[in-house]
Amino acid sequence: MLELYHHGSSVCAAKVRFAMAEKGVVPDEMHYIDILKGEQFDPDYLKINPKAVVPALVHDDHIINESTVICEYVNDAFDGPPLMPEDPLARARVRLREKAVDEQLHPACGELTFVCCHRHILMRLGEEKLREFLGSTPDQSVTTTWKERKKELVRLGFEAPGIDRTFRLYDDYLSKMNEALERNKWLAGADFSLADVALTPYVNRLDMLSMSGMWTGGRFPFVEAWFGRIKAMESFAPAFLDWCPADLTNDLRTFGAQSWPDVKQIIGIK
Ligand SMILES: N[C@@H](CCC(=O)N[C@@H](CS)C(=O)NCC(=O)O)C(=O)O
Repeated sequence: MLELYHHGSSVCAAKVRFAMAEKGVVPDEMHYIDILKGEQFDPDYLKINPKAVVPALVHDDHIINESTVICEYVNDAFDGPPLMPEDPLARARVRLREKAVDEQLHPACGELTFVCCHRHILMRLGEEKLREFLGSTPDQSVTTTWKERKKELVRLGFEAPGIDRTFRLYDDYLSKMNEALERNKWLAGADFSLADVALTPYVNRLDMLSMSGMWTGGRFPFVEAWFGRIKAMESFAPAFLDWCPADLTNDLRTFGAQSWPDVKQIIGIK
């Protein structure tokens, strides 16, 4: 029995759906946890993932958390096309990408998403429910400072301290990806791998926020070509688009477009 707990706009959950789809693994059950309505704080879900985050995989009563670990587990535990290269150096390159995502790009993506879009969605809860929502995050969550940081991001938006560094870090990652993709077709070498799986949700997040100007217009042409190849894959829409409800897709597009002038200014895009 294979069960995936996930959410439509979660980058980490999309990463796991992408790995599963490329591997040809179909969960027996998908459980939708609406992290914008606070369903991640449900005591039953906290027993599965005490950090109150998605995704979580349950395989024959074994709980596996952490999206990078889940992707590697899926690759190791099931038949299907290998998503890890054979060559030890290429494997090291995959793991360096995964580590960078987990340690830096993912926390930056959370900040970017809340400032540009999710804060506006959460405001709809009204002050009382919003306060309850913001108080429910455990001390150990997306990061050890996420509980307090999320409050700042929701309350202050682009005025949150240090937010400009977050956008520049994101931009710097696109630049690093561009350098790697100038040398190789895929991020860890000649073959598609978990490195590409790990980074795709973070480029797709910008795309869904109407912020493809971060790599188009000649800024990062190798990223543009790589993302074009990924979007043409059969697994792309089921993994990245189809689980995101239409109203959330629309909010990401609309609030993202409204935020784009501020983002452009921070990064210095003309
Ligand atoms: N390190 C975790 C991070 C998971 C994570 O940050 N999940 C986000 C969605 S992408 C979440 O559930 N956030 C809930 C919240 O902010 O309350 C992983 O890779 O699985």
